[in-house]
Amino acid sequence: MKIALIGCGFFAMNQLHAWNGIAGAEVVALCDRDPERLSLAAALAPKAAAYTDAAEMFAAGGFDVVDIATTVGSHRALVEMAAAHQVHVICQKPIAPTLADARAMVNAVDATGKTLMIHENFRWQSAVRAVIDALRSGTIGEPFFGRISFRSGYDVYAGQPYLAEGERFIIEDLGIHILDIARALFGDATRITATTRRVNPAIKGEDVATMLLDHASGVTSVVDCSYATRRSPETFPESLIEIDGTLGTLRLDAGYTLSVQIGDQVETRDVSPTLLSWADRPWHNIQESVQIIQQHFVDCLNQGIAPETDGQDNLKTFALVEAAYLSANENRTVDLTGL
Ligand code: NAD
Ligand code: 89Y
Repeated sequence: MKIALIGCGFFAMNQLHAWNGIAGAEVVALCDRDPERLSLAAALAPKAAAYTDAAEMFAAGGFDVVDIATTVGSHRALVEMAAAHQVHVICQKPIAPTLADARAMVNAVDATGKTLMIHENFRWQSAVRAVIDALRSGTIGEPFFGRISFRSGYDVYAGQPYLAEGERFIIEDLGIHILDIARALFGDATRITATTRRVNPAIKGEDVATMLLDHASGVTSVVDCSYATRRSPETFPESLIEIDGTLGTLRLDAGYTLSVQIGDQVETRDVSPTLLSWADRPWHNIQESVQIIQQHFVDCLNQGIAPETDGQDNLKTFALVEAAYLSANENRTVDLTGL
């Protein structure tokens, strides 16, 4: 499988390392409009052709998949270019700035018969996956309550300065992953109520969001996110999870500890991520999930099936993001059934 990567910035390095670890995948083209970033990426894919212009790269062709790792403002134009050139696409989250853009992108790729997957990797973190698997095994019975919590004081602005500059921050950037985990666990949501706050005066958007979701399955979940929480232990970038079911409870606690309690019996196990050879703590959790989601994409293409977070699926996660902002801005519950 021949891969072209557009956007060779902060996060794309993980994607490049991950492609290098996938049997049968080869990065044959790299593109970034910043020549310095392009040459840093070339160190990880020395045989790849290098471009500063995406249109030129598409015109030259020679690849089956384009992996788009640019920031949100360029996603629509690049995905539409990929559709025009009939290649499979992986696009980073958030898919687009608006739901209308996101729908247009999904329709453009769907019309070609190619696959579009949104790089929604948090549900593929090994600890989160252990919770998903335990819940789906039915051990705790029918779930009725869930909480997925991401609270940290980690300085994300150092590596990703653009996060301090947008009107929207934590829901669009991080909450999107946590909402996606809620969907992976409890299915689609029918209503959302959200509050937001900016605590850090040095940033433009909100750095705290608390969201209450009703799921069609009957579960009520709380998704709470903060980058203004200083506490020990600092848990970045762990998502902590609690689920109550009719037969017992599941908890993913700090330090990647999964506990399953049925009656008075508690079974606890370590579900820490593997530290891949190219990974660094504390990012190793996210880095491992990049490798896993890219492997999932390759496996799905080889088997002719849709990836879990394909374009159609991701429209539902993105609709939750839009609805969360609407709810917080208008101080009301938003019904998602008509969206
Ligand atoms: P970045 O700014 O460090 O890198 C983006 C790169 O894209 C830059 O080098 C820029 O020059 C290049 N670029 C932008 N538009 C381009 C275009 N039209 N043609 C060619 N090159 C172009 O950003 P980042 O922090 O690496 O984030 C990239 C994306 O990854 C964002 O959407 C972000 O939300 C996402 N991200 C995802 C995760 C995750 O866990 N899934 C983690 C961090 C970031
Ligand atoms: O951009 C974000 C993401 O997708 O995961 C964590 C992050 O890097 C900072 O919030």
